[in-house]
Amino acid sequence: MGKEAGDHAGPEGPASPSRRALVQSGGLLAGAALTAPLVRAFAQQAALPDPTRVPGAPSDSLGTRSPFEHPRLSPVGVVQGSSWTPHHQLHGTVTPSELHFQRHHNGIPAIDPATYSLTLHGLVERPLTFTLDELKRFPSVTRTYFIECSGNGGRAWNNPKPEMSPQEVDGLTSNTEWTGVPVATLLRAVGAKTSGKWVLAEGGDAAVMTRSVPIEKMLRDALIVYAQNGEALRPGNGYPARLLLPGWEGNMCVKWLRRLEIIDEPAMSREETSKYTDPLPDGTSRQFSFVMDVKSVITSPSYPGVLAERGWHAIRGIAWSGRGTVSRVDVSTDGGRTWHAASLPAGATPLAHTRFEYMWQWNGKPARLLSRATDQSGAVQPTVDEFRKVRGDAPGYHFTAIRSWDVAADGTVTFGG
Ligand SMILES: Nc1nc2c(c(=O)[nH]1)N[C@H]1C(S)=C(S)[C@@H](COP(=O)(O)O)O[C@H]1N2
Ligand SMILES: [Mo]
Repeated sequence: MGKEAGDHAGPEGPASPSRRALVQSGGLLAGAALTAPLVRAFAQQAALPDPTRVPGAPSDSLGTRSPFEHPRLSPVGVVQGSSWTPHHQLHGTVTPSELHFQRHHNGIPAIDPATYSLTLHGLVERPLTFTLDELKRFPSVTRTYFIECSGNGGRAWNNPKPEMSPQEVDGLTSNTEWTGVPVATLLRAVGAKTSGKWVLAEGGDAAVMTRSVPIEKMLRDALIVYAQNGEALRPGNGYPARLLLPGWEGNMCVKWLRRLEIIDEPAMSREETSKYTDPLPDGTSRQFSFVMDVKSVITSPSYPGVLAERGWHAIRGIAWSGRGTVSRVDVSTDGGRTWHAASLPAGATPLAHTRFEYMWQWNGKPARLLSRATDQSGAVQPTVDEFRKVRGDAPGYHFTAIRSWDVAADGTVTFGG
């Protein structure tokens, strides 16, 4: 079966250090704060009735989160696994690097940046190998793009449960400010021949991930990135360098990239034949479905959140499209009978997550919340029925149907499928 995310069992809930334990450890001598581990010092302050009466915790060499905040990835599987972004615990659009989702087919390799290299060869005038430092000497670009695993949403489609959070529904997408060098620059450096129509990208991990990418995409906007939100890539996200194909399926963004081979036709690697093809209702399969279609997910209200009282509540979420900018998002609070335009930021970033928000006055009655995104190409997120008609009951990848959240009269919120 051509599935990945949907194959995994449900994740453990995000681990949360016991608040009571932190507060108790803070109940020690107040004067010990300056020498105690930082977390304990913070906890001690938090436990103090008046933090203006004693000096605060010492400066630190690494910023740490408040002990009252503990967003976590939720890992599924060990070596062949994934870790999911907690969208319901985040704000804005940039995913903190440590909360960027991870998907690896054979673990996270330990790569020494001093010995790392990237080779370009095949249909070129002069094959070249670049060290990391040499990649950094080229003119750089910094751009914000989402990555989405094409299996994202599969678990919620195949096995929906009321107790699913946005992390479990759609945690295999994240949004990052990337810095790197355009692939076009490197293709010029090696003198790619006009007979070169595709580029095989290969990872240096134990999965040796290989995907064929049309050369037009490589020339248009593909990047070799070495930085993420202002610092070096995280190991789980491809350290020290990876391929980034804006708006295309995450699997093609080969991490730990060690080789680009310019070829005249697709290599038909495992990941583009037996995997990452989409079975259709008529028994055929769709191959090379590169672009991620327009999609949205409500992140609040959502499970496990609760509406404390009737009155005004912001319905918030993220929307994105591999075809450019999100041009509108509509929200329904009555199960799809009526729709309201959500507000979007002016000047949405193309190929990146965008926030939407709709202020809703809850009357205390049961309600079903939906979001429906439209992108600049005019594509609209399909209903579940429309999606099923085209893609069948068990599409392996690219789950884009509209999802719902149910608000009960007592304010609890559950995933509605
Ligand atoms: N070398 C290599 N590259 C890889 C993978 C891998 O297992 N090995 N996983 C792919 C998949 S399936 C996805 S969805 C993205 C995930 O990128 P991330 O882990 O940085 O979020 O990386 C892709 N690149
Ligand atoms: Mo993926």
